[in-house]
Amino acid sequence: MSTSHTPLYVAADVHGHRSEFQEVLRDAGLVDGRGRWSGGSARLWLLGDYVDRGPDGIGVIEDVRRLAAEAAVVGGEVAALLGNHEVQLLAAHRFGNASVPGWDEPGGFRGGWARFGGREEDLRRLAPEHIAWITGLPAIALVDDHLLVHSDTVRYLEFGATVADVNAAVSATLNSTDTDVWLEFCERMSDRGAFRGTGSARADDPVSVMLGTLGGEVLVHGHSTLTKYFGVAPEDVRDVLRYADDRVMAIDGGVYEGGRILLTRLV
Ligand SMILES: [Mn+2]
Repeated sequence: MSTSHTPLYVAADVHGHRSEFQEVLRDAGLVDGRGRWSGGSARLWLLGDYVDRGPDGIGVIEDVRRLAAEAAVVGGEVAALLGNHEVQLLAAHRFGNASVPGWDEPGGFRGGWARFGGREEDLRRLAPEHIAWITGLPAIALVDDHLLVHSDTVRYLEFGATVADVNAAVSATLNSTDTDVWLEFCERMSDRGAFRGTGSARADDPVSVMLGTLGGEVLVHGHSTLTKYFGVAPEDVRDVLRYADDRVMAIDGGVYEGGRILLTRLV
């Protein structure tokens, strides 16, 4: 077990809620009153889904990129994982309304993206620099014995059996022009619920398989909101949910469902 001594924070699923994002960062002292990084050497990992469902997804991406640059100057770190909504936005951009063989979705990838909360304003403002940033994001990370992922799925393992292999395969997939590949990519990245109903560790339970294969003591995910998928009333969303015998943490507080962004210190 290697553990760094600098604080490690996580948050997930900002979904275009730029002002709420700034507010939680300010409350934690990670940004100042002007929204500039003030977290010193602290580390902040964001678990994907910056865009869609909220008013300013591109603004959130721009904030994350700026904060990463500001943090790096003072020895801190702001890092970001890829979420399924970034994949869906890129698919909408790349393939537009063309019909997708094998997918009965009116309007193809763009239609599907809109149906899942895509905002025209994000697509209109999506520039090459944003596309380059998204295509460079890792899908998973192992940080201080925490396995950080976007979705509560075991389907990351279909990409590879190490963190590096999964991220390399995801990166290659992001550069594919094959709609079959993208369709399966979207399905894998959007899968959910794999760890619910899992109790204490057994060799073959899905949590043990993920941690045993990719590493880490605790798996941390966003994607499945506490509000809709874990039955927490929006007004009761105050803290992340630990489950599966404390081996999994669900941190998506469902800001777009009346909940909140749960910025959480892990270390
Ligand atoms: Mn998601």
